[in-house]
Amino acid sequence: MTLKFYDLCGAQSELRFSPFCWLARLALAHKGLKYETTLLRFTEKQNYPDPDYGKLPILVDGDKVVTDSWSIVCYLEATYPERPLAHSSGEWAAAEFFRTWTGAVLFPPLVPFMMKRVHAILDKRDQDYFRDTREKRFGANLESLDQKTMSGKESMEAGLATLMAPLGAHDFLGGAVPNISDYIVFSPLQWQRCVTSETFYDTPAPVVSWMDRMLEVNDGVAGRAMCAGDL
Ligand SMILES: N[C@@H](CCC(=O)N[C@@H](CS)C(=O)NCC(=O)O)C(=O)O
Repeated sequence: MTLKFYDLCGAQSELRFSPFCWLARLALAHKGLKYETTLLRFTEKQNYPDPDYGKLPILVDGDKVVTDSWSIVCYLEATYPERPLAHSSGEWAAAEFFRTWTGAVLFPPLVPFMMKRVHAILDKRDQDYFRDTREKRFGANLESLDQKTMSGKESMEAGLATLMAPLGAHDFLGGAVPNISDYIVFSPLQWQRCVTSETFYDTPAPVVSWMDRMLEVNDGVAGRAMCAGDL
C-alpha cells in the first residue's frame, strides 16, 4: 500500500514551508518510508483528503486518514516501528517537553515575523485567503504584526540560549543521532528558513552547528528544500 502525504505549498509548488508539514515530513524521512506527495494550496481544500478538517499535513495510509502532525508522528511510530523516532519512554517524555516548549517559546516570537513573509510567497488566491483569515485571527494587519517582531528578539534569543545546554554537549537533542525532539524544534526554524532569508535575532553558535547538521540528516531532505530566499 502506498503512503500518501499531503503537503502545503506556496505560489511555486516546490516551495513547501509549513512547520507542521515539515515535522511530519521529517518523521517520514527518518523512517525511510516511501510515499507519494500531493502539493496543495490553502484554497484547494476541496482536494484535501479531509476537506472539513481543512488543514495540512494529512497522511493517508490505505483507508486510514491521519490529520495533525503529531498524530501523524504517533501513527508512524505505532504502525512502522522500525527506525524509531525515539528509543525509550524517556526520549518520548523529553519529546513531549520539547513539543510544549517549542509551542510556548519558539512559535510566539516567530509568528508575527512570519505572517507578512508567508503572505509574500503565496499565490494570489491564497494571499487573499491568508490575509483575511490571519488578520481576523490576530486582530491586526500583517504589516502591523511585523512591527511586533523586534519585541520578539529577546524572547527568541532566550529560547535559543536554552538549547545551548543540550546542544553544547551533544550533536543532537536525541544525543549522537537525531530523534523526534530534534524534528520538533527544527520544524519552525525550517519554516523560517524556507520562507525568508531575513532574521530578527542572533543564533548561538552551537545552535547554528546543530541546524547545519539537521540540514544534512536523512539524505539532506531539509537542506535540499527550496527556499524563497534563494529564488
Ligand atoms: N495542529 C495541526 C496544525 C496544522 C495547521 O495549522 N496547518 C496549517 C498550515 S501551517 C493549515 O493547513 N492551515 C489551513 C488554513 O489556515 O486554512 C498540526 O500540527 O498538523
